[in-house]
Parts: sequence; C-alpha cells; structure tokens
Amino acid sequence: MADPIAEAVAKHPPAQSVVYSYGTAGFRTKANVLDSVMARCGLVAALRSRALKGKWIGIMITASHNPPEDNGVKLVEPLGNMLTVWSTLLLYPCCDVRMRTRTNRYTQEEWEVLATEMANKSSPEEVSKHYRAIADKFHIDLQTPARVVIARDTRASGARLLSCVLNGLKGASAEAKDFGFLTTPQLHYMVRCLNTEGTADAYGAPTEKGYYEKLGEAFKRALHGKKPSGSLTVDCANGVGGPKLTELIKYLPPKGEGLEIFVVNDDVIKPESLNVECGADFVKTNQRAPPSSKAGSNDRCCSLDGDADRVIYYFKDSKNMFHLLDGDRIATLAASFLGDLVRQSGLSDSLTLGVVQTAYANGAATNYVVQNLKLKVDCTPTGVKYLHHAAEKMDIGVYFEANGHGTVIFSIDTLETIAKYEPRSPAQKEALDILRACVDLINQAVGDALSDMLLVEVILAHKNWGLQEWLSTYDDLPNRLLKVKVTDRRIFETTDAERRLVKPKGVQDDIDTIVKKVRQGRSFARASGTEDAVRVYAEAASRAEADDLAQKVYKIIETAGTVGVA
Ligand code: G16
Repeated sequence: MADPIAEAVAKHPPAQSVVYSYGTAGFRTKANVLDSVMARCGLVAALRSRALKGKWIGIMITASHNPPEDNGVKLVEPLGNMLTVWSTLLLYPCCDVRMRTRTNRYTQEEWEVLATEMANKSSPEEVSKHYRAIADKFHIDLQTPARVVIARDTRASGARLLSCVLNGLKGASAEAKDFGFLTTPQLHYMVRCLNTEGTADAYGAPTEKGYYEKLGEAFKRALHGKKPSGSLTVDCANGVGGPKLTELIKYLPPKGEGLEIFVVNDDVIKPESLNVECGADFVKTNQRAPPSSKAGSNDRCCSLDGDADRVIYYFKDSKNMFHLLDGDRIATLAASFLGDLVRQSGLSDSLTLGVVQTAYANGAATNYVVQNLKLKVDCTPTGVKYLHHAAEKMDIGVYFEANGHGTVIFSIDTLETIAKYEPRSPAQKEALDILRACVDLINQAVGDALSDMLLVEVILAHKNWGLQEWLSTYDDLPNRLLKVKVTDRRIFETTDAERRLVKPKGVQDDIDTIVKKVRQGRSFARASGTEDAVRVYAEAASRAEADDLAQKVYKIIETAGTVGVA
C-alpha cells in the first residue's frame, strides 16, 4: 500500500553527510542542503498541530540575519511563541493555570529533539516510521485535522523551500495556509490570531491589514496627543521588513501629524543584497552605520534585520562620533517608561516589572536596571525562546537581547488587572490609557522590530527626548563582539547561562586569567546556534582594553578550536 509520508519525503532526499540540528532559532544553514529538512518540518508541524487538537502551528522560512545564501526554518507554537504554559492553556482550557503547568507533558526541547531526529533520518521509510513512532509516543490521533500556516522572507531560495514544506504537509494530509512574504513577527502574529479568533483572548484579525491596523491604531492611542520630533531613517537590511514597513506607514498618522519615516535599504529585488553591509546585525557587530547611510549629524536612525525581528537605534553626533542604542537600551527605556505608567496609574501595589537579559547585556545596562530602576534582572542563555520563557514568570516581563531582539510580555493576570482597573483621578486615567495602548502596540507573541520601533518612538515622544538624551541615561562599557571560525563549534560547551565554558577543558581558566588583568573586564565565548562559528564577547573600562581583551580571547578560542579536533 502507498505510504504518503515516505512518498512525500522521497522527493527531497537529504544532503550527504550533513548533520542537522534545531538550534537557537530552528534549523539554519546553507539553503542548498535544506530541502529534506523542510519537507520533514512539514511532517513535524502536522504532528504538533494534531497533538494540540488541530491548533494552527506556524512555519517560518527564514535565516534572519544570516547571509543571503543561507536559509532556515522554525516552528511556531499556537500562541505565536515557544511552547510553555501557553500552549497548555489551549490544550486544557478548563483547568486552572497551576494545573495546566503541571499537565504540560510536552516540552519545547522535546519537540526540538523530535524535529532534529526527523531531519537526520536517512531513508523515507525511516522517516515514515519515526512519524508514526512520535504519534504513538504522544498518543496523537492521526485522524485529527492538522493545520499549518506558513510564511517566508525574501531570500531567493524561499520559493523552492516552500514547495518542499508544502509537499511534507501534503504527505501528512495537513491543511496549509500560505501567507507568502511576511516578517517573522507577522507570521507569529497570524498564528496567535488564528488560534484565538472568536475567543475572549482574540489577538486581532489574522490578516496583514489586521496587523497594520492594530499597530497603527495602538500607536496613535499610545502617543496620546504627543508628536514624535524630527524624522526616523529605517535601514531595512534589504529584507522583507522594507515593503512591510512601507505598508505599515499607510496606517500611521500622516506626515505633519505623526512621525516622518524614511525607508532605506529596502531593495528586495536583489536578494543577494540581504543583510550585506546593512541591517541590525551589521550595525551591532561593526559598531558603525551602514556605509550607504546618508544620515546627517544627530539624525535618528534604526536598523532592522533580514526578517524584521530585531531593531537597534543609532546616530552620529556633531563630532561625527557613532553612538549605538541597542537591545539593552530599548529594554531600559521600555522598563523605565512602563514602570512609570504602572506607578502613575496607581497599579504599583498590584504589578511588578522585571527584565530578562543574556550574557551579551552590557554590564552598565544590568547595573542601571538594578541600581536605578530597582528592578529584578534574570539572565538566560541566548535565544528568545529562553528569554520569553523567563519573562512569562513576571507580571510584566521586559526581555531584550543586546542584538535588538525582544519584546515586553504581560501575564494573563496582569492583562486582567490592567483591563479592569478603575482609575481614581484624571492623571491615573491618562497613564492607564497610555499603558493599555502600549499593551496593544507591543507584539506579545515575539520580538517584533516594527512594533518595538513604534514603542521606542512613543516613549521618546512622551519624554520629549532625542537619542542623545536617551543615551545619557547611563554609559555603556566599551565592548567588542567577534566571530571565530573553528573546525567544530560543537566542542565548545557552556554553563551558567553561557557565561562559562566547561569544554574544551582548561579554556575557561585561560580566559579567566586574562580577564582578571583587565579593568572592569568581562568576556565569554559560546558556540553560535545559527552560524558556523564561536562568538566572543568582551567588555572593559576602555575601548582599547575591550578590543585587546576580545582579541586575546579570540586567540584562545581559535587555538582550542584547532587543537580540539586535531
Ligand atoms: C536568532 C535568535 C536570537 C539570537 C540570534 C543569534 O536571531 O532568535 O535569539 O540572539 O539568533 O544567535 P546565535 O548567537 O546562537 O547565533 P535571528 O534574528 O537571527 O533570528
């Protein structure tokens, strides 16, 4: 008898001797070895949807900040985020939250492992067997409908990889809804909207127009009569964010009444220009504006990455000096503003805020949050899935990676408190109205460059600040981020939220010895989960010391990376 699963994957044989792994943000590597992975991800998404009684699961085809020849795929959970309590809420809608947590039998990691195993099966028959084994293990009824929503960024390989996904979904008899080109956060938004449509938690209309309308309307409300000063130049990394931002602008207050936005690096006709000498990753790593930038002194600029889930701000001062306002800065700005709104609304006895960072957070940012904002800081490994999970434990969790990837999430109880609260004075009402508008403006499914950018603009308008005033809240410690090419990055294993290496043996001791000699020195190395490299981060009291420390740790890693596999 014909086996539709085996038949579907047989069309996309795996590349020889490639080992696939579900990394920081899904499978990500050179696009020409991804066909088999795409078809198999279709199968995993179908199983996941069936396990969740037919909820919509998302598949995003993107390699975000990676070079144009790469691509990738990641699976999105029913509420547009990673699998934690939220997904269980949908599974067990009648249980109380604590019960739901306890009954959450599926962990995110478990499904990542299943996906990795699926991607590495060699023959179509093995894939089919694995598909059925997963169904057995999780008691998944294969007759339950499966529904999957897909989108992709503007990479040249996207169309081919999409057809592989569709073949996988067809083999698994899953319903597929293809949204074509979307930013990654737009896809997350669609997934959440589709799964909450018609419920008390309805998140919005599951259309692109619905997304723009929601953001545009919330932006106007959040501004509350304030007008952003000057203009904003947005570098879109020649990715999908360019056309989407151009569309979003149509839903924002018109020029003169609102924000004047100049869209640059929005060439999606030449996919080979994606992320090349532009975009958030380029600016953050090189600590300079894209060479194409024509911005004048003190012009407000920001850069998105290739799929518009990261944003960072920057400007050149009157002495032509470059200043970066990265994810750490957005986190501190958002935490301080939202904290003020909570206090001014009269809600500070009921709600607390917290901040989640990774090891890449500048030491000065962490100190500022703890000492000035008096907020709790959690540190997690790299990957928004970890930060999001930690932020879910807070009433209001502000999470950002230094690279500009992040958002703010409000717990269910917090949303209820904010919605039901009766203000006791006009001042409380005003603060509450702005807070409610911010809840709608912020994409709570995932970090969203467009939504984050509008939030920053709202805050700057309320504070009547330019980038210089924002920058002056604290002084960053000079820092440097480097990428080391090694033969096998998997030999580098970390602990303590990726701040210390446990393998190769002795390497951390060498790093510690060097760090000790540097004023305010801090450095760590970790294998990237999205690129074939080990990342080195260093910070110190002065630029020269930070650069020198980074170079020394680079050498240690380079040597260990060669010696380790010899
Ligand atoms: C992805 C993840 C981010 C992570 C980044 C770099 O971003 O979503 O959480 O910070 O990769 O990860 P790594 O250092 O492991 O390569 P994006 O924007 O590329 O999707």
